[in-house]
Amino acid sequence: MAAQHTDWWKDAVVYQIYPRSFQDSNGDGIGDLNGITSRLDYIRGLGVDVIWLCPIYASPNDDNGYDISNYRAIHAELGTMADFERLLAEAHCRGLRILMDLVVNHTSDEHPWFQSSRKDPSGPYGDYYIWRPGRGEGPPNNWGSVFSGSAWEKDPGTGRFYLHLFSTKQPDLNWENPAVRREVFDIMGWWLDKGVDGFRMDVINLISKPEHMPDEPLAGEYGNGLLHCANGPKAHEYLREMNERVLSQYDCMTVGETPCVTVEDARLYAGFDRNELNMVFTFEHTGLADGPLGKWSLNKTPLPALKSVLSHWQTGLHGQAWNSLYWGNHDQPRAVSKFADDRPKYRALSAKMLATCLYFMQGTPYIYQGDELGMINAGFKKLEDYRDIETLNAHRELVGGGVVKHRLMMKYFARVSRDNARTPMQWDNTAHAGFTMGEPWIQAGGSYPQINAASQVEDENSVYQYYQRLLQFRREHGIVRDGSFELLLPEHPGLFAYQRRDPSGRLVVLCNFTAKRIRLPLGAFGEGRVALCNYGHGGGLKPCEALRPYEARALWEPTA
Ligand code: TEU
Ligand code: CA
Repeated sequence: MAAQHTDWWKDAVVYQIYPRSFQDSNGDGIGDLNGITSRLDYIRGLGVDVIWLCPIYASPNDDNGYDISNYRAIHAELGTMADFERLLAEAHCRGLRILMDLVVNHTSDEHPWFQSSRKDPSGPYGDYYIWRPGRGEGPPNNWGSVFSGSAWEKDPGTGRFYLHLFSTKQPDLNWENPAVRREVFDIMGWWLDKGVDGFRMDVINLISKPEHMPDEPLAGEYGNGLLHCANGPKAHEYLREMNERVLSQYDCMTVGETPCVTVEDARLYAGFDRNELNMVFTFEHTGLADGPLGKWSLNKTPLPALKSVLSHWQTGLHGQAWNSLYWGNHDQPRAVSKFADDRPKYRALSAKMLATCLYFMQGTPYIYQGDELGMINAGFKKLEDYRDIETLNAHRELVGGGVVKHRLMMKYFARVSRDNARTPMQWDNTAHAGFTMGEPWIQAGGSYPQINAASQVEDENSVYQYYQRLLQFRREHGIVRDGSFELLLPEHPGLFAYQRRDPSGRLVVLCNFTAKRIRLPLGAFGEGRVALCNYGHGGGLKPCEALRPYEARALWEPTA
């Protein structure tokens, strides 16, 4: 019987945890489930409602858990099933819900399904993956993997090729096969019956592959297969089946990670009347700094483009579908470094300004671990400091292939490598930032003596307490959830200004994205009182005449 669906996820704030880097509890240098359990009061104290756990399943760790070899077992390095059940129970008794990371576009090549598919093409698992004959000795087409190289790997035994949009150890599942869909739905039901509260779904809009897989125009050495696989012919059909067979039976929350998705696509994936997903992650704002080599670029994100994209998503979904709101995650560099200014003088102001800018929009906020402290990029100088397969493969392909010089590639990595967000959570200023008593699997970022939880939780001027006040305002003012959105001064090159309206009043948000003062047209923003300001509590501040460097102000004008 269908569960009584409440849309609690519209009021929720999600905190994303990358378990390997959050808290080590047994000194092996790897974050684990018991470490997370020991930090639940810190998380609850921030004022969030949901925890999204990046994958915790058994995995050979080729892509840090996004290559799953057993969906019903816990990764031995992270703990046991008993540890997970304790974490779930401890979270629930604190009013925290848990989302699992569902990675079902692909499995690990060490999953028994793939082992059998490879060995016994005509057996029960032969059609679980996407096998194609080569073209002569070469792969079936010119598609490249997101992690460098071809998107096809030849099986020496049979001479066939299998598709892997990501690493060679992440073969794509064949969702056309109803047996595959049944397996996935069973896995989802198994975790929901354990009491988890929903899923973040990894690259879920890639699951429907087109029948014909022609070459793509070359971008470097390969064509971009994602363009052909994103939002494929049966993506919505499969998600509606998933919703009908599983999701509709539980009061759960879903968010799809959907590269290449547009607002129009999002209305289909997350439309209130679509019975597919609750919301999706767009990549439109995080991709604005991309260059000719994709993410490997030193570009800053141009503010006019950022304003245009974020407001388009606000107005394009309002009343029809729900937004997710995120600046960063485990695949992105730290938000302060990417979108604002991580110099010592401006880093805390920037962290508070970015939170104000995004989390007063309509949608569910996703706070990535450490962003509530204003953590910044790692500052790694040596290739040996990096761990991420995407980074290391790119070095081998682009530097090894003579396309980019090593020194420039190291600058790209310092700016955009995923490892910038995967360094240990910065708990205090002791060795390894208090993350581990052992040797960490990846070094802590250089800023941990200055940026850490111990120095912020009790400090009323800290980023952490600013987040607390911001999330409290959200909880206490329905206008943030339901109000309309209107961009103000759209042409202004340094100011991100917008207003929210509903019968309860008007909320004006003003964010200076520059290190310069911005003079404001007096009176342009009404008589609202300063409800939040990153230059102090906001009390007693004169009405706006100018915004100071990276200043954020939220002006609240209740209806008389
Ligand atoms: O990411 C999908 C994805 O598109 C990312 O690879 C992203 O585009 C890229 O990393 C930007 O540099 C998901 C997971 O979030 C990521 O951690 C996994 O590596 C990937 O899928 C494969 O599962
Ligand atoms: Ca550990």
